[in-house]
Amino acid sequence: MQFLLNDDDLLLIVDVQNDFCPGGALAVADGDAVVPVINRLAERFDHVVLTQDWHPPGHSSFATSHPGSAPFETISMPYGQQTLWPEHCVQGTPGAAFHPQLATKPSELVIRKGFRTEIDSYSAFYENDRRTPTGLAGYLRERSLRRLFLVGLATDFCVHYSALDARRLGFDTVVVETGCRAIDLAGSLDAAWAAMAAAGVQRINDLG
Ligand code: VGL
Ligand code: ZN
Repeated sequence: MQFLLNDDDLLLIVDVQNDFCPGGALAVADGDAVVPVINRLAERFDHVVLTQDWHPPGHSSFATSHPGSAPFETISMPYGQQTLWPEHCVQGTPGAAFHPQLATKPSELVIRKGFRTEIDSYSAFYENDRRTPTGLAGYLRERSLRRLFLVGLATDFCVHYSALDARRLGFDTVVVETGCRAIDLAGSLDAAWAAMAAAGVQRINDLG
């Protein structure tokens, strides 16, 4: 299928940061392979927005903040279940920087998320309580941007939650699979695709 892009379409590039790429603290297998794909896609959009996972030291999503816990375990937080992660994307560190080959200059906005110690934020729209907004929805509405194409890391966490929230907010939502890579914890990738399909997220390989 060939997509005709309009000037109210937006490419949302999720968390293409060093810590999610090979050699990083929370490396996604083959994570850096999305970079040339995304750079090529970005040239076709009038609007590009980046997200950046941006945690303070000692963030509550880090296993090291919960003595006796290990990375990839799940714990209960006041806002629900939370997977614990290795320390990653700490504000101002090289791991939190965008991949050096990612073409960031065309982006009109960088949404940082996960910067509050007590709550994690996977989605570009809401923190993990699913209620505290990042401001992205207001930005898109005020700019009359209606259809979102999502790419980035990781498919089953931040891309997945962003896509579900985008649908919940009424945006047409497309995930471009070749521009994504997954963590895949205990079936999380299959579950993510099923949830996205049920929410009306369109899944495509490429723009054609
Ligand atoms: C992410 C786990 C923790 C992501 C961020 O970008 O998918 N995953 N923080
Ligand atoms: Zn994170």
